[in-house]
Amino acid sequence: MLVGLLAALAFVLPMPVSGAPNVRLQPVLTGLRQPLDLRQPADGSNRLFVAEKAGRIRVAHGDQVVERPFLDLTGIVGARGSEQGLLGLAFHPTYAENRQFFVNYTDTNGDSVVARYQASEDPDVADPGTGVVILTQPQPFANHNGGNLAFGPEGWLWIGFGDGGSGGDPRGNGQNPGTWLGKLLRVNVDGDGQVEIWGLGLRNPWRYSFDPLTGDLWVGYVGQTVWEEIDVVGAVCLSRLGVSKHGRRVLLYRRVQWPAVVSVAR
Ligand SMILES: [Ca+2]
Repeated sequence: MLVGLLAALAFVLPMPVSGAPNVRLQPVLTGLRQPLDLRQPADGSNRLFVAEKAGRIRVAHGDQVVERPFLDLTGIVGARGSEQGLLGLAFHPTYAENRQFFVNYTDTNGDSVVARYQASEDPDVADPGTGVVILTQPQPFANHNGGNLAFGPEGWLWIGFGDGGSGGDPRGNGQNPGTWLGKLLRVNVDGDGQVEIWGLGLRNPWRYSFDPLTGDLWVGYVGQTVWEEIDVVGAVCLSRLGVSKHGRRVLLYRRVQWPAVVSVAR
């Protein structure tokens, strides 16, 4: 029983971080304005794509950023607030064949939009006329918009929304399954397009990604004043919770003190 108790404690307690890492920074890309997201499609081109807050997607070959934006959405993106703008970018897993990519932004009303676009015959230029809105989410406040996008190991697009904003989730959106605010959503963009709530109770899941080797989901979660969180859900846990099935799932998370990494929940 003691062993079990110790194992349980090890599961909950944050692991200590010893010392500051010895790192040296060097510029990789220059000439960017407020870059928020960096992605690379699986098309073998080795190009890097950067989402700029104001609404432009820039493309880089090596360390050279192409002057002409890959896509310019500044006419429909609202980026006045510090947490508003073009917030997320994700390329379809079979981008090499269908040239589809997805963006998550706040519009000029401050509301969230997830849309699909397609690159043109010129691989460095997207076609703005191909835009199709996947979903929209009204935003009651300018902050806590989440905004990240990522394709899960099952090939669905995962969409993160914060609790809507203000402070302390005054409208209780995080725990309300009747709203997409404060949730991790996923949608089969190649299927019926039905949006599924996968995780709830998320204040602002600003960034998350799937480990390409293990499938583990790592969530960078902006806390309220005292705590920041890195939430991890192991691939085995994802499977057990039914990520490959339909229905709502509650995201497991651990509260940790920054900087720290929590144990993988399996
Ligand atoms: Ca908001």
